Amino acid sequence: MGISRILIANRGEIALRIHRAAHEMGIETVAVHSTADADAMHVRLADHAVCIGPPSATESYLNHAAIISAAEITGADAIHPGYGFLSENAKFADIVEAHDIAWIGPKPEHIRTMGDKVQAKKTAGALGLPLVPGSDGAVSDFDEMRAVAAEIGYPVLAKAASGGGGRGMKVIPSEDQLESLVKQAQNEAKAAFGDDTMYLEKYLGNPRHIEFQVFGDGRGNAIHLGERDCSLQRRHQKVFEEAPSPVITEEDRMRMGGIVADAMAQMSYRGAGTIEFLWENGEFYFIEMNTRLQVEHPVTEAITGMDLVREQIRIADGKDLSVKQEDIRFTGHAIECRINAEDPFTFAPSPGKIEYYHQAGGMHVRVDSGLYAGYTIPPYYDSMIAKLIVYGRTREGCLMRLRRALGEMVIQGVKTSIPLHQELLEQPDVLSGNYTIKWLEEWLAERAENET
Ligand code: MV4
Repeated sequence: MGISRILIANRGEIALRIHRAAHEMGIETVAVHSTADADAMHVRLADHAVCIGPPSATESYLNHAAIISAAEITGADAIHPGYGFLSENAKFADIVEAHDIAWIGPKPEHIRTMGDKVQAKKTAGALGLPLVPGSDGAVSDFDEMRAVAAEIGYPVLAKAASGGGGRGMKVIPSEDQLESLVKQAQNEAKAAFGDDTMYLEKYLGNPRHIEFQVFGDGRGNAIHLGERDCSLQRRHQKVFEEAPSPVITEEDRMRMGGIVADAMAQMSYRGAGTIEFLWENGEFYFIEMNTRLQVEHPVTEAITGMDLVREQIRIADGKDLSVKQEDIRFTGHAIECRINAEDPFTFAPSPGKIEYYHQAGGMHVRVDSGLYAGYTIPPYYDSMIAKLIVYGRTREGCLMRLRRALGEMVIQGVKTSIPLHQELLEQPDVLSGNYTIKWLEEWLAERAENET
């Protein structure tokens, strides 16, 4: 009789985000939490709460049996995994569905396919997405690697099929270094993922990271919600995201959007997905697909007016997509700043007690966070404690409002990345949108030098 109680298998701001969408749909929520999160806001807001284990995520938020038991005990008829943790775990998704609990996520087979980067690239190519030139699938033989590299031209990039977050990746500048660098990447991949399967790609030297938001109903209908530009990253952690991208034209958006939506329709994709591209010299190159809701989804919500979590829940409930492509309008500009509990210079984590908290507000300002004065940020999990999302009619207006809103945020008791964001908003390249995936780390290196 439809979803009526959702277990949220996550914590922090995303657990709140899911709770809010559920409540607005008249659906009850069940929070799960570790012993370290008993006082967390996601536990306080939920209708029911179950403690699922000790602080270590392996024994709590990643504990399949404990989460399924919590769902059974509380009578939850759906599980939303959020992002991270179990969100891209195909085996867990299988288990959830085997218990007749609705999995608020893609079909397990699609999670599995996209989790293997070689399979993902093959699938993307077959569905008509433009690929980075490279080996046709996995390569294990060094002679074959040399042949592929000679064909596409150096520098090439060796990537692990099970990779992610940049681990098991090595840039190979020339043939004489190929064998030793590939072996290094393989060792890294073996240690990190237990799998040293590699593939080769042309190394793109200075691209932007541009990703398209997609949704499918699982029955052959799919839409795209435009792109996000997430080029400002440090060590594969996004810092600042915006939609639309300052460099993508309306024509390119609709052309690439059409291609990605068509690809998702062909595979009967279900739920939310993000298709990542590198963009260089006006061309898009598919790199990966994420089969989950992403941290930065609110910038897409801001420019489309859609509630992406509501859409996920509707789809998991067997409903049709709530909108047709031709009814989706992209209006204005949105930027998200990820606020972490960390030193804004050294990036060392800074957990601890929040002595005072004041949230920015006002028109077109959204703060997604579970923080409150008196809360103690535990040291066991991700350091992201809040997201500030600001909307404006124009990019310039959005930047002005973001500067204003950052100035209103007060978080005392721990160090945060707010001063870093304020500094970034003074950089001409950030203000003009003139940045690539290399910009932030180069700027940080320069900033560190000027400090000493
Ligand atoms: C690349 C690349 C350049 N050329 N592939 C990084 C992690 C994984 N998601 C893919 N990554 C990259 N793949 C080719 N052929 C550069 C990166 C990359 C990157 C990509 C997006 C955002 C930030 C990045 C930082 C460093 C490297």
